[in-house]
Amino acid sequence: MNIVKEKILVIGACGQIGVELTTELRRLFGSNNVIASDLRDEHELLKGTGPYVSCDVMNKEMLHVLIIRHNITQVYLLAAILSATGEKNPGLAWHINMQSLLNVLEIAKEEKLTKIYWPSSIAVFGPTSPREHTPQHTIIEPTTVYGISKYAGERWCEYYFTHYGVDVRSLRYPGLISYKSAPGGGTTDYAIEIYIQALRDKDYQCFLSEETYLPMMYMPDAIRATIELMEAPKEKITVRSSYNLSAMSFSPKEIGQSIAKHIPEFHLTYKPDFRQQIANSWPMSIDDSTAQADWNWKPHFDLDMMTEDMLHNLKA
Ligand code: NAD
Ligand code: AKB
Repeated sequence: MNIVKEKILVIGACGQIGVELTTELRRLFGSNNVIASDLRDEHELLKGTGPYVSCDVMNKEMLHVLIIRHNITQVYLLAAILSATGEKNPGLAWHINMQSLLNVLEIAKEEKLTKIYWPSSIAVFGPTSPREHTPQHTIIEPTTVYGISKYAGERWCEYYFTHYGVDVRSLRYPGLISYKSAPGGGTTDYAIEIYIQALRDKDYQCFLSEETYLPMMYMPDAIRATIELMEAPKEKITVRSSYNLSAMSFSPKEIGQSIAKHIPEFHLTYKPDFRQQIANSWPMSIDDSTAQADWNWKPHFDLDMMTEDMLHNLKA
């Protein structure tokens, strides 16, 4: 990988993705070239690994000053309200998810930043999209406020690229599974809780039903995909809204079976709540052939490899 020297700002660096992405960016670009920022206190795993700035992305003036003062060239915008939390407060989710992106895109345009990364989600798809191997381009009618905000965000990204030449890149992440930083209120969070509970109590009550298939990915694959997309030559990027991205699909029952190979006494029960309706509106699997063709995307982890790694690291 040919890494050019850049000064990077990660917004939302203390979240589930932010902690691991910041750590990897610091490894690649040098600790002092990656500034972590968030509303929250600095995450334990980031302390001592590089600069940290407290910043509210909704405060455009403060963000603009931060970007100028630190000679930032790239921004990774990770601050957002996720699906389950979003349904509890739709107005706030819309406001934060949209205004944060517009603030960053406007500053990127004005300051001619080299690259912007902003994640979308499989939540852009709705009940009228094909549910299996959902294609890159298809019917997109999301029914959650989170999905609506992600779809609108994708349109804004393409708009800023087409009209102002802002090199903004994006992935439609599936549900991400990790053990370093806690998840932030999504519908796919059960696939993290299940590992923690399997080790702690050998028992888990899942908030989705046993046959609910959703697209999922282990965090190391997601971090690698993000950096591979950002480092791909500009001419290879044919999608300026957001790329479909896929690794695996499984149901709660299947992840339970995978865990039971290591913890035979693991007991899994189901009590679906409001998140079931969200999951029912999302794809069961994703066709990411455009990402494969454009920048050679290929996942590494399958369900059993992920289970082994999750249990091993959570135990440690
Ligand atoms: P998260 O909730 O774990 O982290 C978001 C971080 O943003 C938090 O640390 C929060 O304190 C911070 N934040 C919130 N409001 C802020 C503000 N006003 N100013 C500055 N910081 C603020 O979320 P995540 O799981 O790390 O997701 C990051 C991005 O990836 C989001 O856009 C999310 O929609 C997207 N995504 C995540 C997943 C997943 O499974 N985790 C899947 C698809 C897409
Ligand atoms: C959520 O469940 O909200 C996220 C996502 C798939 O975007 N994990």
